[in-house]
Amino acid sequence: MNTVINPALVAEHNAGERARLDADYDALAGMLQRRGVDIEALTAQAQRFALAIPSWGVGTGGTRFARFPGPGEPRNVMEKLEDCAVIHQLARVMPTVSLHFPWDAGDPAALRQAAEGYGLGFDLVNSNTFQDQAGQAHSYKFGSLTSHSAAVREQAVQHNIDCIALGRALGSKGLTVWVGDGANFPGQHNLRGALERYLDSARLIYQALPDDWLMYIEHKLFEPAFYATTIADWGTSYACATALGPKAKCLVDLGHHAPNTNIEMIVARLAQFGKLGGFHFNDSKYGDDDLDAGSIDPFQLFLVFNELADAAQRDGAAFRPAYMLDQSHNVTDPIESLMSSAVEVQRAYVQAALVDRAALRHHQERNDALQAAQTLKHAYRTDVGPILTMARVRAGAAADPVACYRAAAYREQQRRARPPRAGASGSGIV
Ligand SMILES: [Mn+2]
Repeated sequence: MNTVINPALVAEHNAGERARLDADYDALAGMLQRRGVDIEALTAQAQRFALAIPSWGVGTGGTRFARFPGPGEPRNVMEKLEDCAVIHQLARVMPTVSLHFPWDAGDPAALRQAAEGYGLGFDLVNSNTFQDQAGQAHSYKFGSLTSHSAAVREQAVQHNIDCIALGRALGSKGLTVWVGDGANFPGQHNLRGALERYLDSARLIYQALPDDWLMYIEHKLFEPAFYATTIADWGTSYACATALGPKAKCLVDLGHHAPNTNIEMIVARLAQFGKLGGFHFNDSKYGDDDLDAGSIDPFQLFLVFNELADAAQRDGAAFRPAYMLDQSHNVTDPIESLMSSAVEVQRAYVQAALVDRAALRHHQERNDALQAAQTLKHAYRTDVGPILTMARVRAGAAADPVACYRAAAYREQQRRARPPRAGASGSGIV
């Protein structure tokens, strides 16, 4: 496997952390043993957990006001894969990359070869009908899949079908569709008519799906449409996924809800009815902020994983949602943010695995609200850090991914190797 960071440097870093890690891990093992929990089972579970890297996340995202690029940013999809390889090597929790077309267009055979060289695979592919591309025949200014113009709808449908073909060549198994379609004024759209056109278009995409593929419908409350977004909420997403058929599922982006929405309940509902397709993890304070996962409300992230653990227990191996990050890094090094965010998601997963489900059920059945809540808090308050670190070290990754990454001076090397190109613009945010 091609390693971007010198493995000797990682080994040296880990050797320096070893004594502290062993002491912390043994102390946690003893504490968990007194609770009847086998730390080794949890560590093995942590090692199996995986989520996908969004290709657009390795560059500085920017806001709708400005983008302040960082040094050494990847300038093409091959350089993005190189950054993803660093993330995979040091954190070992993101073994796949989710590409976005046409941003990441390239020769599929070459992309596959580069990714395999790094030990990376390809996750879901994403279509883009929320902005116009150079040379495009028709504009998406007034919508794509919902456009009043048959030619525009046809172009948007064909783009999604092209994404499926590219994804097949890459070994992907699913297409995520998010459209910015909607209205800025009351009366601008016939609300029902827009959704009817969306479904007519989406059916054509659905029909092009290979048998072993899924189509993931991502909803978003508002922006870029500020009055009425066509696929605004999980109810609309669920209705569309149901209308389309069993290969269509709902994708939950944590930032795409109204403030204070009970997202874990949405997760429970979608799981109950077999329509929970996957996640875009991030965090937010006000809207679709695309902040780092777990940076604002780590308890909410834990509660989402608590529902996922419940669903996994009920539904077994059939329950396999797709996990990926979807963040916009504006003030941090994107590689550092992606690694630490992935670890935060993995942390929530392990904390949720620690919940004593028998005790929780017992308290629920006796209407003991206080003890039920305490049962969740008990798991949430447990510092599972040593488990995550041990999982990384055993997989050959870095005990402290950010510290090791900084010691490797990768960004400084790339600052010299990748001078910015005049007029180059970064990928957007979805
Ligand atoms: Mn998203």
